[in-house]
Amino acid sequence: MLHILALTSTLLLQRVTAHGGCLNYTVGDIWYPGYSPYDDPIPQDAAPWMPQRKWVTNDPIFSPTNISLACNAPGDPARAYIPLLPGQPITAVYMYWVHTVGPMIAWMARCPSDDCHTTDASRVSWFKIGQRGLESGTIETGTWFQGSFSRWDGSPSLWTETVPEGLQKGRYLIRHEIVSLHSAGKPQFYPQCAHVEVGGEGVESPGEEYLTRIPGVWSMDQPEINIDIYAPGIANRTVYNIPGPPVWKG
Ligand SMILES: *[C@@H]1O[C@H](CO)[C@@H](O)[C@H](O)[C@H]1NC(C)=O
Ligand SMILES: *[C@@H]1O[C@H](CO)[C@@H](O)[C@H](O)[C@H]1NC(C)=O
Ligand SMILES: *[C@@H]1O[C@H](CO)[C@@H](O)[C@H](O)[C@H]1NC(C)=O
Ligand SMILES: [Cu+2]
Repeated sequence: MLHILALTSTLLLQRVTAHGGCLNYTVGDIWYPGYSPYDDPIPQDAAPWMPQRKWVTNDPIFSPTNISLACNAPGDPARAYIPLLPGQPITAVYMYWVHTVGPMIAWMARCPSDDCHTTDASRVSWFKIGQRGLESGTIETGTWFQGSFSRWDGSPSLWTETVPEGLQKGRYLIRHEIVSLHSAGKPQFYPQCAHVEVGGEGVESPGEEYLTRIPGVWSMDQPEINIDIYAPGIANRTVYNIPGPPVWKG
């Protein structure tokens, strides 16, 4: 019994200290390994195959105005691009995701001059390609996608979104963001970015009403971001409206 308790608390501790993050991507049957924040950075920094921007810790970003909200810290550009087509699904693969409450949003932004390597992610126009929120029950105790996508047995947690139909061909950043709301009035942001190259013959791009800056889109003045999920009158709500612009479906 003692053994089991000790083992359980060690596992819990490991999971709680490692918040998790998006470590890989899959498109169809192809795996694209991402940055592994606790492995040797030198070979990863030089890797010609690396499509994910550099991140070095699982810890969240706490401030919605932190410049690192765009593509995590330090957010150095990647060298490779994941090839995609309009209408194609891309899956972000997370390990040991532990939090259960809050929205998840997938974003894209066109890289100026089609060169993501020189793109400042805090100055591009981001649009949502998909988002997941409260799926059933109440804000405090209901099921959010953030909880239901977690795999507690150590297998990967999968989050799939689709490249908008008709999206203009070119190079883009893709950004997967988890916002965790379990600490009252202290939102946690977990962003990861990758470089993608959209092929095909698409010519569409989202209108102004879909575009935003990151940082910029979130603020502590937003009741959905600066939220106490345990407060009477909030905890028992069955609707959570994900803030920010609408999703652009193409
Ligand atoms: C992610 O890719 C790495 C290789 O970079 C691999 O070792 C790891 O198993 C992959 N993660 C998952 C969840 O498959
Ligand atoms: C922004 O977030 C990064 C990553 O969490 C952190 O290292 C940095 O200190 C933060 N900057 C500010 C100004 O809080
Ligand atoms: C939610 O909680 C508030 C405050 O405790 C209460 O006044 C309200 O009736 C509750 N609503 C529902 C639908 O249970
Ligand atoms: Cu955490």
